Amino acid sequence: MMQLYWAPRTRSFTALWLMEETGQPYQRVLIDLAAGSQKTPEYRAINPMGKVPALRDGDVTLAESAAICAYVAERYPEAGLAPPVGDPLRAKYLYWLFFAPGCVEPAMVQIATKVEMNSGSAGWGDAGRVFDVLDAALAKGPWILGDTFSAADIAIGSGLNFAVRLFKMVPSRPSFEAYVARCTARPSFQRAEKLAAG
Ligand SMILES: N[C@@H](CCC(=O)N[C@@H](CS)C(=O)NCC(=O)O)C(=O)O
Repeated sequence: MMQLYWAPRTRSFTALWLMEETGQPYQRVLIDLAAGSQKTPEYRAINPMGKVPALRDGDVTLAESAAICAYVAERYPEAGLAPPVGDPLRAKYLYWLFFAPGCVEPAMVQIATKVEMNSGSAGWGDAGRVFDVLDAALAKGPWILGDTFSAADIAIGSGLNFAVRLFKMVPSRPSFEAYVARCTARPSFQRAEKLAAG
């Protein structure tokens, strides 16, 4: 059984939602961030960054929410969370899975910190561009790949849920409202939200 190292009210939510979507059993291992459990040598051996979430699957360990999404989607193909290799949808799936940590996350940090960057040098351009691109991609829906729900929705949807619904950091748009509402309506999202509350 996979073990998910997590902490309440953190980015662990993405991995919790993911594991709930698989329908597979998994064990949650609570990392007490306030007590510094993420800084122990034992935990650093699992995630050298000393952050949650992280995952153990037998002898394999990995971290980074989007990497965990990619790994678990491939480990449990029957969950249908990733277009298989050779499927034309896979290109867009990979694009959005990487867009979450590569563009959405830094755009959110930029909004929170108000740090000005040269948009030609910053890999995500600027927050306005990131959210315009997402807006256009989500306008049709229901999911980021169109009709197919995937682990990319878990990565993108977790970010938008945080930025638009929970913390209202990003001005809402009709496409974001509708998309987040579709994400939050999923039973697996609701189970994860209960777990993530601690
Ligand atoms: N890039 C990582 C970020 C993980 C992250 O920053 N986790 C925070 C909680 S939201 C954490 O573990 N902080 C504890 C620390 O840095 O000591 C991911 O997406 O999984």
